[in-house]
Amino acid sequence: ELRYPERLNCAAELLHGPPDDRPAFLTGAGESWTYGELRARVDRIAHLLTGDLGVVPGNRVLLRGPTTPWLAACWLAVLKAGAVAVTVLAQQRPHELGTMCEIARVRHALCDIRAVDDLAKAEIPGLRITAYGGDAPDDLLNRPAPGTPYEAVGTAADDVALIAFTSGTTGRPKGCMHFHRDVLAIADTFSRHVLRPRADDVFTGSPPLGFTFGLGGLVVFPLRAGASALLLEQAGPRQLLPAIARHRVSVLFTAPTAYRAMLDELDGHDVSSLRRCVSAGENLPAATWRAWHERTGVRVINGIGATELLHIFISAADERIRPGATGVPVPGWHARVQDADGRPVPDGQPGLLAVRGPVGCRYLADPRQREYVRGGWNITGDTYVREPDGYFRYVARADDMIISAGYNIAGPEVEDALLRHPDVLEAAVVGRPDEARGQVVVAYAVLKEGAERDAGALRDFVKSELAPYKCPREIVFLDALPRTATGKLQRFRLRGAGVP
Ligand code: 3SK
Repeated sequence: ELRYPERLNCAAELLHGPPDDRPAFLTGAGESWTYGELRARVDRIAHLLTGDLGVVPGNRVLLRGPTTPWLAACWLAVLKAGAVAVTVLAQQRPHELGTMCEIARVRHALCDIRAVDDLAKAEIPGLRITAYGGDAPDDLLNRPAPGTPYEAVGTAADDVALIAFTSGTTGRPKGCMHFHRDVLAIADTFSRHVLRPRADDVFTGSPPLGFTFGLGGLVVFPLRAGASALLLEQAGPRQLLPAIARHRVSVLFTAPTAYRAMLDELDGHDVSSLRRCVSAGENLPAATWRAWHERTGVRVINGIGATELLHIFISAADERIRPGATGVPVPGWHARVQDADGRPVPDGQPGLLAVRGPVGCRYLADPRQREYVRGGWNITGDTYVREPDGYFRYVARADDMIISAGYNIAGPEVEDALLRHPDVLEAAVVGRPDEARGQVVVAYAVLKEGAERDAGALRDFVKSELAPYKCPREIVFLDALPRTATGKLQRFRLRGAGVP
């Protein structure tokens, strides 16, 4: 069991320890911040927040910008000053920003100068925006350091440290509140027991800091280990591969889509420095796992996490990794599979995934809390099977099950079969309403460059891999699949539609 002191400021904990001259953050442009520089800049921002800007403990401060050391430093400063960081994505538009600021009652924003326009357009009542970055007109964050250390506010371990928004796939965004102890708990469970980082590790990855997958993987875990992180403003597969080689990256956080895209571009890139690769955000098909292992020798750590629970709660390390399965509950976490009434279902049968552990879901003023937390368990909305030996295997999002002529078909199982075909880059499978069968299976596929759009051949291939009733009735070819800003597939946009 994790035990933290009653008074705990997680930012102070994350910053304390490593020697001043050790690198903390690196950038694609060749900048490097040592731990000493990071500490000094965080203190300078905290002084500014609580001085000129008048922020007091408990105030919510919006943070918006591309993934840079300044954004990470602002996040740490807000927490060190006892305020609450409201992390959003650079892609979110004025209307979405307005809704989130209203829900979280945000009055202050620290925003990269390049992302200020959309925030200003949102015309959020009473919001004071402070811009940072190279050309900001009054770049307060870059003023010379006063050199006075900032004493961290003595927050309680269960004071709120951050609010992270999740849109799910539809609907009004939900703000998830997380405590100071939660931030350390994700490092002291998943990172400590599964990832097992070292101080000489160099982390990088694609998820933005406004997505808790990125916040954990690129800020919290490296700092907790006294390691360094390469923060890339552009972190698509094409940027990741050369960056891994140039900076000798050893720990990579990204999503299955990026692993597949990198496999296609791997030739000529040196990725021999990688020792840990983490995949989350959506399920990692066994075919992708095997292909990455074959080409790089690295066994990808698959995981399932949630913004509601801050980070990954089911995963596996090293020899315990089983391709195609998510893994076992991370030490400190408990998981089971249950029916809609909360009764456990037998091993081997699909049901709703329920988890509990050191971090829980706390929506900010949202009645959907009652649906997510039932009987002390967090119901993630995923359908899973628990194997008799305790491994958890992903089946589908609960609303991605297709029922066709009485058969239950998991869309992701058909997607995995399509992905085993050498021409298929991406696939999404949904149920389309059908009078005779209730639903029929429809697949949307993105092919690799130069491949021929032959729906008949793909259907034959699926039939050779799966029971015929799972074979898509129709295959629609697309140039790209619809995804959320965090990269999650938006199957709802494909359901019932023709071409989105
Ligand atoms: O979506 C996920 O799987 C995830 C993973 C880690 C942290 C946060 C999230 C939402």
